[in-house]
Amino acid sequence: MAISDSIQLLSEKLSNARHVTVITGAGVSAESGLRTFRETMEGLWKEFDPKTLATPEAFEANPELVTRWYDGRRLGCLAAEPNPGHIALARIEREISSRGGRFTLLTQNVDRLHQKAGSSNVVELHGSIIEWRCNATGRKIVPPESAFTSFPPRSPFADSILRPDVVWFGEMLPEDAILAAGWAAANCDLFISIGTSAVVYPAAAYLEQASANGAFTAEINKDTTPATGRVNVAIQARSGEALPRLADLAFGADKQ
Ligand code: BV8
Repeated sequence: MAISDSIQLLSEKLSNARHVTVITGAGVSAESGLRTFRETMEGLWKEFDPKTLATPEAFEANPELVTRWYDGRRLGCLAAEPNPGHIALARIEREISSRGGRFTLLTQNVDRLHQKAGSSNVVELHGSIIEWRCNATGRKIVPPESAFTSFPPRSPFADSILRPDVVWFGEMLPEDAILAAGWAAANCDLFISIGTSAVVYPAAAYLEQASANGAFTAEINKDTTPATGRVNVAIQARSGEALPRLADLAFGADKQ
């Protein structure tokens, strides 16, 4: 099916959907200039694999290195602006909600660009890099928008250090996120996976759950993924191009 036909089909489903659940990954933020999780990293970090740094073991072994890496990413996220894909998702939420429907945005991204774009019902499956927490007490803090001055940063709450409030590999997702995501996957009539490689679990399982519950499923990704062959419609396009077109076809040209 041609991309324009796929977007047309998905826009018809979207304009008639009552309960829409979307899951996003790093691909949605790529067009805001944030490297995706599995792209090789540049410069100082090129010899590190994100999957090894994003673990409690790495933090335990070298808290200075891990907190330096995360603080650099945190500053990049703070400097980034939402792109047309983020903005279109916030519009879609407003349109669905104004019709009495329900829109839930599950995100694996830790950059809070969805919230910056105006999305409100956002479930952060993997936490947030914008918030850090005391390693001893778990108390959270939003650090100032400048770089930490010492690494690992000291906790203001106890004689301990701060860590980013993200979910590392091998760590459980936040309980409230698991509950909200499981409910949104089980109770939607349309589920769209956008800009994710669909290889990280349990996040990648929500698409399957929605499909098993009878939802119409779709994927928007610039490449193919393990989910591509399993959805009802797959749109191979950049999210920053496809999502505004999808919203305009479903709800009319954006008046904002
Ligand atoms: C857990 C936060 C268990 C940190 C991240 C089965 C069940 C449960 C667990 C597992 C399981 N199988 C394996 C596991 C273990 C593991 C896992 O899934 N491993 C994978 C690698 C096989 N899962 C876990 O460890 C999870 N924990 O379940 O704990 C447990 C049980 C009991 C008790 C204790 C523990 C925790 C997973 C969370 C890890 N944290 N991030 C940080 O950000 O530093 S995951 C990391 O990957 C990022 O959050 C990222 O978002 C996520 C997924 O990656 P993507 O977002 O998809 O990004 P990626 O770069 O991969 O892909 C980008 C995509 O976008 C590509 O497809 C590309 O084509 C596309 N794209 C690019 N540009 C565009 C685009 N598309 C459209 N437009 C564009 N412009």
